[in-house]
Amino acid sequence: MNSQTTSLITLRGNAGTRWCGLTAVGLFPTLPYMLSYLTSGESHGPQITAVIDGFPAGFMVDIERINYQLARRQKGFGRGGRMKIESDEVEVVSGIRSGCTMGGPITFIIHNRDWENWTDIMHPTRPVSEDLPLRQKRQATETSRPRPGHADLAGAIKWNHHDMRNVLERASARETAARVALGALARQLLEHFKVAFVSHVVRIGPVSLPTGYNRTDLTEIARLSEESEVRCIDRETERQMIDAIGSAIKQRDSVGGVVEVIVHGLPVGLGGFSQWYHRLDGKLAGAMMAIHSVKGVEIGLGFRAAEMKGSEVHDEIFYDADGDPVKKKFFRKTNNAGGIEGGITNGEDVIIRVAAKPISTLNRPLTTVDVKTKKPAKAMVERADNCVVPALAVICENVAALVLADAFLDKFGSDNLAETERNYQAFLNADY
Ligand code: EPS
Repeated sequence: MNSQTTSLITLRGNAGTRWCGLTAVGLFPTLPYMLSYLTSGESHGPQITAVIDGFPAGFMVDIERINYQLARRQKGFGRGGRMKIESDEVEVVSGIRSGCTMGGPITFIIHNRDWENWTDIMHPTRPVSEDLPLRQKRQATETSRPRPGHADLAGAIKWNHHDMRNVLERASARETAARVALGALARQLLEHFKVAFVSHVVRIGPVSLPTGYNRTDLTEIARLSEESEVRCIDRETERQMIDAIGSAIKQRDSVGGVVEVIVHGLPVGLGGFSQWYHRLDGKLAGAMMAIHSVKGVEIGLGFRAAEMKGSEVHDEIFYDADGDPVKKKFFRKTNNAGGIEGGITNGEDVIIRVAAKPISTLNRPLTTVDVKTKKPAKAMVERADNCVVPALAVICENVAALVLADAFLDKFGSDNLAETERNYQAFLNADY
């Protein structure tokens, strides 16, 4: 019995508390979550499946807006051949009736179009045939040379596989399509309460967006990043980023980068500080780090705050009697905290930066060890992307929505939308 199972059993005895997030999120086995979600499916299997529980009843879902987020995730210069095959859309198979949530678990299926090319290799019950064409035979058999940086080796040892397809299929970033679908649903709920999400790319490899850009006009950031094939808001930097990806492609290499997510309109008071697991910055960072290739997360100034004096870092507080009720009329002229103080939203924009390493499938493979022969070898080469940073921006936006919707429902109630709306309105009306 692992520690997660132990805590499940212990905590289930804790009547009256919802501990449903633990199996779904997995990172923090003892966290109370309002929304819990789980994904399943292999990259080249028939489908990716996403289930979310705890979503309020009575919410009209716009499926086209979920599909729109899925389409955004598929874009970006540096993506590989797979994105030409796929055209991701959700099929709803539970929890929604006549467009409206019923309160039970909501299940989305995203079909893998590439499945038809992989049926002989990935079939759930049929053994892989001996007489496959050469290319497929390679896909089926040359999977004992783990890619440095990938889950291949550690996952294979953990699950006791020597055929690493059994690891890489589930470790694949294809799974992020499922999280984006769920996040797009969570985001719709927050958008209903006038919360807005924006993201853009601030670094690709050595090229970074010059600091000092204006974060006040979020519509403009959204427009500029949406128009850019690397989601960069500055055209000169965009050109350099495209060059950086282009030269990685030429060199059969990969590049990473940094994305920034800005969330506007969240009410003051989401999250908490009385226990470590209520802290919203911790939950956001955990969710971001759980996205493929992510190696670092900053909220607000992040690591830069460590170099500065307190008087330079902390955002002074002002009051405007006619101010925004979402902020309870308090405001800051700066936002170095990135909208979170003491693990709680303070009403300013939440600003998250997420750094991704270059992806680990290289067309010019690195040295590894063949796990069958234990001899030195070159890592296996799979079809892959050269840069996923523009897609990461979209993934982070939608994964952030999952965490923030969870915190929102924790504060304002999650059973049905009418009740959530009443509670939210009462919060806005209440004097402080
Ligand atoms: C991935 C490898 C590539 C990517 C994939 C993630 O897939 P394939 O092996 O089919 O070319 O395209 O990402 C997606 C399929 C996606 O939807 O983002 C990997 O090994 O992680």
